[in-house]
Amino acid sequence: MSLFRYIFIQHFEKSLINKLTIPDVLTNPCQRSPQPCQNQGTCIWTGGSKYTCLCPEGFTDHNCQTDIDYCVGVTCNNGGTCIDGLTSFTCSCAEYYTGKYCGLDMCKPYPTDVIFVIDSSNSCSPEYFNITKNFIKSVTKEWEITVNNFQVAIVSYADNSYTELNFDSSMNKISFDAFISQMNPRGGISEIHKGINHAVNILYNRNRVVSSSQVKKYIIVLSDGLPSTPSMISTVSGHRIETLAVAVGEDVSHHFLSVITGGSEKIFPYNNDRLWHYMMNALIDQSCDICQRSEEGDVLFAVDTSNGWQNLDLATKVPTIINKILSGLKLGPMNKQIALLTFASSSYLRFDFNKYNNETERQNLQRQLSSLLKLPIPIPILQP
Ligand SMILES: [Ca+2]
Repeated sequence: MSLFRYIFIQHFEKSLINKLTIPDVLTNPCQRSPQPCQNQGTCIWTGGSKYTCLCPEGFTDHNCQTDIDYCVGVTCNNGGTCIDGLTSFTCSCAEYYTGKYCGLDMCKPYPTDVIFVIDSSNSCSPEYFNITKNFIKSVTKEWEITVNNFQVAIVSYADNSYTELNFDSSMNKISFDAFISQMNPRGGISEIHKGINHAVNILYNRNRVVSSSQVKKYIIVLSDGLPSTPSMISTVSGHRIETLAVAVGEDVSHHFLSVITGGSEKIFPYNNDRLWHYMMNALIDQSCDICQRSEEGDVLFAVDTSNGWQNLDLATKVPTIINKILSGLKLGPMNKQIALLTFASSSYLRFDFNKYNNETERQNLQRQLSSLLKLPIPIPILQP
């Protein structure tokens, strides 16, 4: 009970009691058992047989008898189901969706704000300035730059720091690339820390929400990591910001870059897509991995049939184990395909991936496994 409500009740009851007579007390419905307010509502006698119920959160009506349905007017998206709770609702989302209203597709990158911090000083040659520009274009190549997905900004540093391009909800990949193309270096010394602090300030003051969820925040520093004022370099921490670095330059200080990012595993090369993969891994749900969802695959069983093995084991135990593994696999051209190779002094391909490539042949396959093992007939392996 809130303090205000408590004081109110105390005051209300005291002022009433002063005016009440004995017969009144006998009719007080709040003294009845059970008292009229349900669900632990507080009963307040208002004289005679009248009373008021102060209902706890989640209940309403004269006697607090009605459980408020918090799902009224709520839409859980993408096949989600609303579940009414005591004081609020929750959306139970279909597989691969999340967010308060199930509005976030876990198989798409999580909505994210990214600031690229680039070296615009003299220490970045025109060649490396171009590499920086091309890297940003390339890493954002498959990002959806829209209000509900990625939003991007660019800060540069030299003697000072500059907002080259601020977050802009009307920006798209084409206008972003066009902006990058016309960027030129500013020249001067390399005050990296100014650029990073500048980016932190922009992100700190930004609270973009998509589908009622706070977006993720990244700073990507493209730099050789050679600061003009080394003592000012420190790790960016807090504010829910993750900092990554791309090593760009003739000479690169991995030491300073890892001080900035808080670890060498967050430093990436400019000439491949490792950073892209790193971010996609973090922003897309692991269960959405296309490789895990695909059933396609070749399974080769290589069985030792050398003298150390009893023929009985080869006829019973080994086929049993193989069959156990096979029972969890779906066979077929778009599913798993099986091959069996045995080896002793030489190796033999008993059957290849094309032999048993549909479910109806499963029983034949099981028969084949045991008989082949029981009576090893030397069959030369197919040429690799
Ligand atoms: Ca309820």
